[in-house]
Amino acid sequence: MKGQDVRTQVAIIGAGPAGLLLGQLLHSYGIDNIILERKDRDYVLARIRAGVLEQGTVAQLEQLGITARLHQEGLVHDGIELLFGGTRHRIDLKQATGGKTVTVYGQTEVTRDLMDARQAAGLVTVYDADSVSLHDFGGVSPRVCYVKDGITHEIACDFIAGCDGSHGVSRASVPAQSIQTYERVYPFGWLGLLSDTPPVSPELIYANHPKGFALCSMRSPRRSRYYVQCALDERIENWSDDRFWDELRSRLDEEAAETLVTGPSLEKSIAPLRSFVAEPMRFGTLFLAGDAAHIVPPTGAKGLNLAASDVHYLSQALREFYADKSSAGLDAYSTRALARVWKAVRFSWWMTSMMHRFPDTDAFGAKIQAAELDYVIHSPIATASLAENYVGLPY
Ligand code: RFL
Ligand code: PHB
Repeated sequence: MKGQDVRTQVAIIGAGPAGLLLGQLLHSYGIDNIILERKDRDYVLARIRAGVLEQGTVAQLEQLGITARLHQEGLVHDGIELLFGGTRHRIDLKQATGGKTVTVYGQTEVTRDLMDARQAAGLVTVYDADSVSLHDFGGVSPRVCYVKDGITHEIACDFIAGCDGSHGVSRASVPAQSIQTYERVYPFGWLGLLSDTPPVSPELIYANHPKGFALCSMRSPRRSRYYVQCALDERIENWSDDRFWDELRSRLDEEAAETLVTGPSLEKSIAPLRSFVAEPMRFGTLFLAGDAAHIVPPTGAKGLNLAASDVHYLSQALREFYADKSSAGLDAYSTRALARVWKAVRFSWWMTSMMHRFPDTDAFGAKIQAAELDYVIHSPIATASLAENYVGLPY
């Protein structure tokens, strides 16, 4: 069966942060859009992911007027701590960057705020959209087809925004010879646990320990998010909560180990770490944004924020196209976005290399890591470089 065909200006694939933010920004510029999402709303909201927002990301949400909850519940952080050799060292982000900070506010909450705003504006999101397929984005009549409740629908559009993450259909629809990919797979993953326990420390702790990396993060003064580096073949069933807490505690400094409050997990999962970039980010009328185009390991807290900067460039370009009849922004999109993407890829790779134990980290490698960490905390220039990247490069 075939449903009624519709038309929109921009068909957006994916209702993650990239797709939802793009949809809302386009709407604010008077540009009509439809979002197609493979999963249902609750599934999307249940994914526990990022926790740290750059000021640029917050600024975009502010521009949309959807920061009431973020300003009430988000935690502004002026610094992070690096733990190595059994001692914690504070990086004063605010001082090192001339006043910049980050905001701890879960991706789940950003997604919920964007979904609520979209619903309030009466914009169309098709959840449970199966078999999404992209057509003629290299030609003159781009279209997106999908199946919903057994009925095939077609959307005619001016542009397609591929915001469907790393396993989505958008990038996969581009002929292999038109795309160049760059990848680094790391030989470990992160085992994460979410719990309703107070955070062990008011600021994030990034730990380099002979047993492997650990991260103490949070979602609120009552909810903590912790990670430990684990082998790629670890199985989640083998990690009882008690085992996780013991492992985390063993990688912390004495004070943190003693004050760590443990409790039952709300969520526990293993994520492999990977750097990946696909170039270019534009193919005719198809534009990729967010994880659809690139992946970074979470060590630098950059994934969600990169999705937001891509969407900034893309939404500005589309606004110029419709309001000023100029294609200049669309033509520059891929180059502009990739320039910022690669800097975040570099930073995330560097943080990952400095903080983790690699299978081939020998005594020499461990000494180099220790020297690098010592340099980072004692050289104001190195401190400033880490801080500048952590709070987010301008765009
Ligand atoms: P998403 O969030 O993956 O959303 C893509 C959406 O597209 C849908 N989809 C499809 N829809 C229709 N048809 C298809 N064929 C489709 N295929 C897929 C999916 O269901 C989904 O809803 O990508 P987006 O929007 O680009 O957002 C990217 C971010 O989610 C990601 O970069 C971050 O979560 C990465 N990340 C972090 N980023 C940060 O900025 N700060 C952090 O602190 C941070 N921590 C993390 C992270 C990612 C992690 N994991 C699990 C990889 C911590 C972890 C552990
Ligand atoms: C998180 O809170 O999930 C988080 C925070 C910082 C990171 C990665 C993940 O670098």
